[in-house]
Amino acid sequence: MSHEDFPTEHPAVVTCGLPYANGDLHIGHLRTYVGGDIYSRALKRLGQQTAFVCGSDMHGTPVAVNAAEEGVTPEEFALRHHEQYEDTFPKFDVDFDNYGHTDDATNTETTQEIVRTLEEEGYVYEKEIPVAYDPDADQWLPDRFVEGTCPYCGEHARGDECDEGCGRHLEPGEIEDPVSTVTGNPAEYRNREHKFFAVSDLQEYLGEFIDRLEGTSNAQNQPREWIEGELQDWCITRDMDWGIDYPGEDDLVLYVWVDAPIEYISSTKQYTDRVGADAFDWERAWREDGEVVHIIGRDIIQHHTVFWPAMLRASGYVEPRAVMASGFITLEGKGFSTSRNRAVWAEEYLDEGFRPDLLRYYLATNGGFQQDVDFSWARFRERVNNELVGTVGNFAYRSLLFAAREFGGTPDAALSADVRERIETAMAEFEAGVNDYSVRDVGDAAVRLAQFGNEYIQRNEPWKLGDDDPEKAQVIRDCVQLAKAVAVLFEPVTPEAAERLWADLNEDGDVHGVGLDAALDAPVATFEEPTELFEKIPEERVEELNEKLDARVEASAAADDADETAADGDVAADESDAAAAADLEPLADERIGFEDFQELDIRVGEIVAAEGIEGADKLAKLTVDIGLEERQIVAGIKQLHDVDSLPGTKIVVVANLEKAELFGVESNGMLLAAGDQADLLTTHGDAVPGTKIQ
Ligand code: B3M
Ligand code: ZN
Repeated sequence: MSHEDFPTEHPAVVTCGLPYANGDLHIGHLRTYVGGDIYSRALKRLGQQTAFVCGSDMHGTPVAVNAAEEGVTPEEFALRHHEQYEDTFPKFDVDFDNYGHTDDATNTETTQEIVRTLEEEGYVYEKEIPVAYDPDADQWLPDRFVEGTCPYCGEHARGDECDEGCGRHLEPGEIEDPVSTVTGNPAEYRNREHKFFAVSDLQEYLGEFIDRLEGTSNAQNQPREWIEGELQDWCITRDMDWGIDYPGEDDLVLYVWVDAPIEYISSTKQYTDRVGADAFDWERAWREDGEVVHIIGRDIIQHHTVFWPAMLRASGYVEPRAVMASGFITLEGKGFSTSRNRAVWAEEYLDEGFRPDLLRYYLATNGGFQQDVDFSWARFRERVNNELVGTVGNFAYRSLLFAAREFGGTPDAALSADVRERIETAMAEFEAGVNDYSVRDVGDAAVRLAQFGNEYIQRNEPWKLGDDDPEKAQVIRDCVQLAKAVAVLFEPVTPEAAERLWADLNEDGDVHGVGLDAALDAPVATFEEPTELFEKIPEERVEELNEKLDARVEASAAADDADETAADGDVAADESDAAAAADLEPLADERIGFEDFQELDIRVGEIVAAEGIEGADKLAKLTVDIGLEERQIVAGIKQLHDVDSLPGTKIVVVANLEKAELFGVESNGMLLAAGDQADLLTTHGDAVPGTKIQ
């Protein structure tokens, strides 16, 4: 691994968190997969040798519990979902170079080999620990077979994870007041020997590793506390049949979080087996100098920045270069909930006739990668109509139509210097987006270029120029180049539209395979009239889709009331379910007069600078333009938003709140945000900073 800018001379491996093979995929799940796909396409575009790999997570209690409920074997259950995912991802143009699963022979072999190495290197020991047991069902209760109270924060938690509270990984025996999810009876603790991985021996190494780690800032900041605190060793075995056998022990399987990340290696191996080591050498990538980039949801940061790098280090593999951890996704402001059917299912989205590109664009660019993203059909329509149709599609269509009609293709003129320069800027933005681990910036580079194109054609009004005016040929020549550059730059985000634009330009070859420099290659001389790249979504569609969603949520809420304990299907851990379950605060009883409200001086603001306050976990210091002046505001949003991507965001500020001092820093005003995740309030029109909110 290096810390050089991409592209480097080393092979890169881009991975996405493995979906548990235990439920249907909804569009919220797709965020990390679409992000990973965009990122790996963008890397390839830069000329970086890249393998994009993933697989289904077949083991563990998330699968075993759901399979038991359905009355089928975990294997049958998991395979069915695995096949379904294998089928669904390509429909969203999420094109893994290899998609395997954790229960196959490659992963079993790699996992057992790594565990043997950990043993040989002296990192594994046995210890007697209390394990939850259900005397009525006469079975051990690993992980999700037990629930109780988190010993750290007191919230209700699953056996291996405080999913509704502090988010910590919980070790067997830690959960308090254990209750069996098999019978609903209180569980008892019985002592039992288990295997432990001595993560604490690697504390110093992990401290250095986390300083080097690239990616999103949450992945670097969050684990510091764990690494620098009392780092616990990790129990790596479970009393279950379903899983990869612990080498040499009949009655123990490996904890699912051991073999799951190892699938990243196994899946790369399978890719090499298929394409040959000359095309991609897994061994070099994982054992020598690979640039490993993990793309995950932020609820599994600890696994990827503590346990996993510890395992890699102890068994002689390269460490991850970067971890990109995404924020959560909500639906119309509330959590997706698989159990409540409060979701837009992936297949359903396609059945509604929407192209994958639209969703890819929305998910990738609606916020910074670590920010929470809300999905609503109204916002989806707005972004499709304004940006994809209004900016990108409109520019490509009007330029190519003009060119085809008036010149039969690309006019015979040289590309003008300033347009060349603008395209070079967009290429640099694209490259910087990759190196900043920002899929949004990658997408924005293309949209901004199309926006420039629209302004350029508007400013130069070629339709007013005479046929013999060389200026006319010049402007259109420039526009064709801009359209070609948009195809190249936008391909990672909207691969299908890029393919059609490429065909419209009469380019042969594969737009998916060209390098970034193709943006500046001369366009083909002749082409026909173009097609429309994107279609507007009419407003009635939004109403119709919302009605469908509401009706379904109501129907399933009624059914759900009758079955409060329904286990959640979580493909990737669905933390947002907790949000859906969260009680809303009751409405305030007491009314206030309009005059009271008027005393609040609420303004539109724009964040111009943002930085975390050192030493304060949650606080960020913002410089906010409120029109009449700039204000310094301290807000508790550091862990909830990508601080670096806040500048430029419009917010809503209470300007006449008394000044306060937080962590020794003055706060002169307060920003408004919704809920525990600090969803920032903003405006949806063009209100300029300073505009009063009334
Ligand atoms: N299967 C899903 C999750 O917890 C889990 C990821 C494994 S990644 C190695 O989000
Ligand atoms: Zn907790």
